[in-house]
Amino acid sequence: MRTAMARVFSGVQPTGEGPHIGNYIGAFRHWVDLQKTHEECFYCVVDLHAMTLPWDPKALKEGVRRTAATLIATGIDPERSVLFVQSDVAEHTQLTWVLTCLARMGELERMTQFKEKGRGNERDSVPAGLLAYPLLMAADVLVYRATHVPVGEDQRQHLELMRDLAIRFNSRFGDTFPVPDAVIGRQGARIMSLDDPTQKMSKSSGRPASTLGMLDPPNVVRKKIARAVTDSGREVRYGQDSPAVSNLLDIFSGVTGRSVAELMADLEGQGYAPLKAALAEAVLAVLTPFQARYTELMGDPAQLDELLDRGAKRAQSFAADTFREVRERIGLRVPPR
Ligand code: AQP
Repeated sequence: MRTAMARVFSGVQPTGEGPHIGNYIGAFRHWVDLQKTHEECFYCVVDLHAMTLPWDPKALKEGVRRTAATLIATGIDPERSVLFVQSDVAEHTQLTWVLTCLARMGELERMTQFKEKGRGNERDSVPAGLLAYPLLMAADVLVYRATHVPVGEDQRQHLELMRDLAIRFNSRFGDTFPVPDAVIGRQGARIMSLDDPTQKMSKSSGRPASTLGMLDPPNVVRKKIARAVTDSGREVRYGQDSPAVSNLLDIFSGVTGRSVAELMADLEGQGYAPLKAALAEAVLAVLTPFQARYTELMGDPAQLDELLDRGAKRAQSFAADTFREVRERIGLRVPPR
């Protein structure tokens, strides 16, 4: 059944080595499912977010295409959903400025991701974009008046800030934005690194052995899983005492859609090696068809660009309407269309 009046927005950065199995389990597979239950889904390649850390122009351009192809190959239907690139719609950055003037420094400095990504840099040399990033993210969602934002657990804090800003704007200038809800899956919302279960699997970790890339060839997938760290002990257990094996089980559950309890029942009495072997095959069952479709899409860049142009046009018409209303409410001139 489709839910009326609900609008979904989510985005992915075209950064680092490209999407990994954590992005798939924590985000993309839900995005695909949401298309079945929600009338309006907006999925965005957030290239402006990729500029918060030093970037290479050529890699950014290529990353946008690769990420868009990844989403389509995972099952995002560009006819049904609005699939587009963030920088194609200028209202994202325009609304960001308005929100920047409403937000407080303290709110931004408290964000965990700012503290983590800024770590190791001198405070004076951390890019200001890293601090402002959650405001751009809030604008991404609010400019479409989205009601539901599917994200991984790592984005919960940014969602809270976004909600606060929507409430603040509405109370100062009148009801304009719905207050969006985070949609966070119960299992697999935070997939950890294969080489260190205390760190989130991340595109820009710089440690290839820590991630399972969606484009990793089968032999690499098998090798990375075989070498993934495990816990002391030999039995397959799930819980805080076995963070590494629990992470493998979360991945297993994420790619098969089966519950951890069911998977553990199947593996009863077996050690880590059979778990890893079964996991590798389950991951490949998802990645193999995905990679075939991805290669096809990347082979026709003109068609991909055309799909993104169409998506941008559809997105623009929604964003322009919202921003005109914002202009009126905050006292800016509203230029003719
Ligand atoms: N490890 C993860 N487990 C579950 N979900 C995850 N997501 C990211 N990492 C995990 C979710 O994937 C969506 C897209 O993420 P993103 O590209 O916006 O950036 P991110 O959250 O910063 O992801 P990365 O992989 O760590 O990228 P880099 O290293 O480039 O910053 C989001 O919904 C996110 O929650």
